[in-house]
This record gives sequence, structure tokens and C-alpha cells, in this order.
Amino acid sequence: MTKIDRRALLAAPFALSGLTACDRFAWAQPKPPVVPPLKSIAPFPVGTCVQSSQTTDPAWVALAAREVSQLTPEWEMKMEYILADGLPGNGGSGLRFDAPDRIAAFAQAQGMRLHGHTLIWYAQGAEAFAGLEGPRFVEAFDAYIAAVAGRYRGKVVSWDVVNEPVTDEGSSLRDCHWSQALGQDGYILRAFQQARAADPDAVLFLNDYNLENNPTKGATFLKLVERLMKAGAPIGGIGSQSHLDIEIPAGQAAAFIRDAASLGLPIHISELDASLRNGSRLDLRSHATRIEQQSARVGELAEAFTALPAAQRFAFTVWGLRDTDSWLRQGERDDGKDQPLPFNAAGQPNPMAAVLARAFA
Ligand code: 9MR
Repeated sequence: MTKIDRRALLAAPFALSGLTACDRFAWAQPKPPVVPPLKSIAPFPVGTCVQSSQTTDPAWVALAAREVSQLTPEWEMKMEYILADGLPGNGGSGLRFDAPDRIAAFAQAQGMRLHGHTLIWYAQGAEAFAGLEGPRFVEAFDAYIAAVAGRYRGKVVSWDVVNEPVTDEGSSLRDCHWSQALGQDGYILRAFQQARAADPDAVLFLNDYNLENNPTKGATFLKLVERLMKAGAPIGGIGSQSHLDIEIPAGQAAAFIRDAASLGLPIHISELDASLRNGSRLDLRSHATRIEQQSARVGELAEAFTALPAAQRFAFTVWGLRDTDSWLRQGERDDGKDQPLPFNAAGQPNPMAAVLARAFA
């Protein structure tokens, strides 16, 4: 039998029943669960990240308006955008605020809270600050924070002041252009002081990833928070990004949330997603098994967060609403199938949305 014959034969029953091959595929998909809007059931703000281009996408806007009450700019409030034309005073022509301003205006128009992300990050700013030394570096560091946190004073409720200070291995802090100029705890402490001076009301967060996935990193991060508190830093909250590895043992995510909560500060689950893939390792798990693992780990995290005292539940943010919005589904990373987020490409609930709704309720 030729290939074409075989395909015709396989399609025949559907042709007879009036179904097309596409219908057959749709048929095989599990029905999306019915899930109430997440923001309507959570007793704390529910957030997502946002790009300014999404604020003019009617499908995204409708989904965000239904589901969330808080926004985090995904990349346009970072140095990569604001300093894209260089650093004024170091060869740059001026700070770029058009896109983050549009996001701030959108949040205000929608009555959503805005969480600033991020002032100081090891991954950005090296080029713009290159060549500055001593007092000139310190002056530019302070001036950047003053300009950005000052501009959004009264518009943001909070800031990720320093992002990702701990190494991937997890037992030490990152060595970067900021630490080289101002010291390892020094740059962090200074960033918090400058952010407080620029915005007296914002809740100021230290934010990092893999805190649940890598307990060594979680512990190093919490020790840093304690040191900052002892040193009098105006740190107001703990941001756990929660890019969850769905294969971590049961109990590990909840244990981190409990340890973090013992410091008494509000907690922000700041960038939740949970990929069904496991990097480059050979992966023999079925799709159903992966969804089960994802549901278990995300459910555990969301339940642990919901169980915190109300004053410690700052917000629960997912790093995108629809799978296709995720950074994990862009460019070379995209396998066309991953479901790391609560909604599918059409904005219908994935199993993750149902898990979150159950935990929040
Ligand atoms: O999702 C973000 C992606 O669109 C940006 O290109 C990238 C660089 O700015 O940052 C991604 O978000 C990261 C976040 O800012 C910090 N934690 C890890 C996130 C995923 O990489």
C-alpha cells in the first residue's frame, strides 16, 4: 500500500462520519477544565508578566482583565530596555521610558497593581557601566536607581531591587560588575538604600530563582536576606521566582516557603512557570505523567503560599498567561508543545489553572 492509500484509509471513518482529520485531533484532546477567574477566588493579588505589545492584543487584554490584578513588566523595565541607548554621562543619549510608561498607564487604566522588575541584575548593565570606576561608578549606580524608581514612585507598589544574587550552584553569591565595584553584600545593600530614598512607599524585594529546586541555593538566599535585615537594609519582601522543576521531591517546595516565611517578611511568588520538559536529558515520561507531576508540584507550592498568614501573602505571579507567551516557548527553546503556564494558546485553562484555583480557594 502506498503512503497516500494508507492515509486515505485512515481518514475514511472520519470522512464517513462527517469529521475531518482536524476534528479527529480536537476530539482526542482532553476538554479544558472549567475554572473560575483566578483573581476572583484568591485572597491575595494574582499577577502575570506583561510586554507592552500585549497591552494592545485584545485576546491577551481580555484574559488578563479576567484573571489577574497585578502586572510585572517582563523585560521593558530592565536596563536592557531603559539603557538601550547607553548610560547618560557614559556615552549614552538618554533613558528610554516609552514602553515601561505604556505598561504603567495600562496597569493604571485597568486598576491593576504594578510590580517593578528589576533595578539591579548581574545579567545586565555591564556594557552601559563599562569604563566607570570609583566614585563615578557609584554616582551612576545611585543616579540610575534614583531615575527609575523615582519615575515610577506612586505607580508601582513594589520593586525587585536586586535580581538573582545567588550563583546557580547555590552556595555563594555571584561575582559581577556590581559586586566588583561595591562589594558582594555591598551592592545589594546600597541598591536597597537608594531604592528606598527614591520611593519611600514601595515594598522592596530581593528576588531569585531555583530556591525551591535547589535547597542549597534557597538556604544561601535566606541567609543573605537575614544579613541584609541585620544590616538595616529596607528589605520588605522575599521574591521566589518559582520556575519550578516538576521532578523535585514532594515537600521540597513547601519546605522552602515555610523557611522563607519564618523570617516574617511578605513573600511574592514572582515568576511561576513549570515546564513539562526536563532539558536535554532522555525523557521517557508520558504526557499524562508530566501533567500529574506538574499538578502535584504547582499545587503544593500554591497551597503552601495560600496557607501563609495574610500579611505575608504579597502576590502570586505567573510568568505569562498563555503557553505561547512563555519565554520557554520562544525561538530555539520552543518544542511547540510545552505547557508551562495556566492557559493554552487559545486562552483556555490548562490543568495548571484548575490546580491553582483549587489551591487558592
Ligand atoms: O521572560 C523574560 C524574557 O522575555 C526576557 O528576554 C529575558 C531577559 O530580559 O528575561 C526573561 O525573564 C526572566 C526574568 O526577568 C528573571 N528571571 C528569569 C526570567 C526568565 O528568563
